[in-house]
Amino acid sequence: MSSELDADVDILIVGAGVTGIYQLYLAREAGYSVQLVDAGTGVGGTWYWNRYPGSRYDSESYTYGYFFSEELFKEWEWSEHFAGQAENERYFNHVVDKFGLRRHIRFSTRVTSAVWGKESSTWQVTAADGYTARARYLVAATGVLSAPFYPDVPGRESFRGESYHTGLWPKTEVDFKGKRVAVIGTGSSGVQVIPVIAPDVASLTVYQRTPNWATPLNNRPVTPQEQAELKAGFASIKETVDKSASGFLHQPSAKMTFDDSPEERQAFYERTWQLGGFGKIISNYRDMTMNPAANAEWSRFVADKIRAVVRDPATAEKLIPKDHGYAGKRPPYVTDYYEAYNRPNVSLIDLKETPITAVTETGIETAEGLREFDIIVWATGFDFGTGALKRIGIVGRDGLPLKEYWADGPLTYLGIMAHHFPNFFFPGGPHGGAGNNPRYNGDQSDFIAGLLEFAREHGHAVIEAPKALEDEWTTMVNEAAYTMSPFKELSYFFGSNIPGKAKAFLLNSLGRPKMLEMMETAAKSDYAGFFPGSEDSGQ
Ligand code: NA7
Repeated sequence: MSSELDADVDILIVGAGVTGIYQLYLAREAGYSVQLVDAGTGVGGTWYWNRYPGSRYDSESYTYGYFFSEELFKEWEWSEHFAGQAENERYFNHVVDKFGLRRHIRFSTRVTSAVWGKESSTWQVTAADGYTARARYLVAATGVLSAPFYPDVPGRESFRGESYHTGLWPKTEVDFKGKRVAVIGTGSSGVQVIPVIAPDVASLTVYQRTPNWATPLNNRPVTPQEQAELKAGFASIKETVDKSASGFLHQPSAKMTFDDSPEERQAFYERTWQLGGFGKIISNYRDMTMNPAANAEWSRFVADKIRAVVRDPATAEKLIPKDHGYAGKRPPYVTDYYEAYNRPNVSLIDLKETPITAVTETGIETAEGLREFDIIVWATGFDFGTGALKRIGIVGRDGLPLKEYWADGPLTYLGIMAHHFPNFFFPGGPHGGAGNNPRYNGDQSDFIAGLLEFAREHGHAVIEAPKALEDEWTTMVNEAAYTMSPFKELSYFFGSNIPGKAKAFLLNSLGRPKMLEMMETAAKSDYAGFFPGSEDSGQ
C-alpha cells in the first residue's frame, strides 16, 4: 500500500445500503481487495438515514431483503409484512455481521471527489475527513433517494425551534409530546410520519402543496404459519420475484377495466383495496395506469374512500388530487393517514391557496398569517436518481465531470455505467429500477460482478460502456417514459421537484425483463465493445 493512501484496493464501494452491502459481499466472495465507505456511522443506507417515526417498507419485507443466501432468508423472521425502520436497520446489521463484511466498511466517510487517472487506470478517491484511497474499480451504490432536498424558503435557517428533514433524521429520539408541530410535504415520508405523531402532539399543521393518492398499506404481523410458509417457499418465492417485471410477488391481472360491468368493477376494486402496498397497481386492471378512462375509474373509487374517511368535506376535497390520476406520481401506502385529519389537533394548509411566504424564528408564515411551532418536519423529498451521484465529485476520462456529462439528464448503459467513465459502476442508480428496487439493483450488481470476472480472466484493465449501447439504452428509457410508465412529468421521476433540474426520466420503465435481456446479450457477446484498446472495442 502506498504510504500516503488510506486504502489501495481493487474495488472501492460508496454506500452501505441494500445495494452496496450486496456488491461488497460479491466482491469479497470473488477474492478482490475491497473497501466500502459510507457517510453514516452505521449500515442500512435509506434505513439508516430515514429513521423518522412511521418510517417503514412499502415493499413486502421478505421481497425487499436478500435472496442470495437461502440460510439468511430462512433464519431472518420479519415481524411484519411491511417492516419498520428499526427492524430494517437491524436486518442490514445482521447481514453485515453474518457474512463478516463489517471489517471492510469505513464509516463517517463522505466522499467529496473521485477522479479517474488515465496513466494508472485507477480512481483516486478523497473524503471530507481527509481520507484518500486508490481503487481499480469504483462502485457508487449511493442510492436514488439519498440526497435530501430542502426547498429554498426565505428564512428557513432562522427558525429557532427544532427542525428536521425526514431523510436526515437524528439518532437521538425526538420528543413530540405536547409540541406544536408543522409537517411540510405529503409524499411517502410525510404521510408516514403524520399519523404516527398526531396522537402525541399538541397541534399538528400539515403544509400540503400537492395531495397524493394514498391507499392502505394493509400491514399486519407475519403469523407463525406464514413464517413457516415463507421458509418452505424460498425457491418458489425467489422464482416468482425473479420473473416479475417489477420484482414483487403481486401477480398482474389479465382483466381490462371495461370488460367488467360497473358492479363487477366495484367488487374488483374492493378486493384490490385489500391487497398489500403495490398490489393496488400491479394486480389492478391491466389498463389502470395507461388508459386515462380506466385510471379515472379507479381514481374515483379511491377519492370516494377518502371522502368516506375524512369527516370535514372541505378537508377531504383538499386531500384528493386534482392534477393527476392514481400513479401519475409515486403513490404512497399508508396506515391511518386520512383518519389523522379527523383529530381536533390536526389541521391542513393547502399551499396552492396560501403558499409559504417565509419561515421566521418562531414559525411559518403564509397569506393567512404566522403559525408558531416548536418543531418543523421537512418531508420535502430528495434530488432523485442523480442527486447523490452528482454530489460526490466524479471526474471521468479527459477530465469530464459526471455532473457536466449528465447536465441534460443521465446517459447510462442499463443504469449501471456511463461512457467516458471507465471502471465506474452505479448499481441502483438512475435508469435502473422501477419497482422493488433491491431486485433490480441486485441484478445490476450481479452483472457488474460477471463483467469484472470476465475482465480479470481476459486481462482487461479498463472497462467502459460503449457509446452505442449507452445511446441505445438511454433512448429506449426516455421513449418508454411516455409509453410504458404511468408517471407524469410532474413527478420527481422526471426531476420536476428540483428547481433548475433538467427534465429527464430517471427510472427504467422498460422493467427488469428488458434489462436482463440486454445483460444476457452483453455477456453472450463476451462484452464486446467494453474493453477500450482491445481488438473488439470499437472505441
Ligand atoms: P416526495 O415524495 O418527493 O415528497 C416531497 C413532498 O414535499 C411533496 O409533497 C412535495 O410537494 C413537498 N414539497 C417539496 N417542495 C416543497 C415546497 N417548496 N413547499 C411545499 N412542499 C414542498 O418525498 P418523500 O420523502 O415523501 O418520499 C420519497 C420516496 O421515499 C418515496 O417516493 C418512496 O419511494 C420512499 P409536491 O408534490 O412537489 O407539490
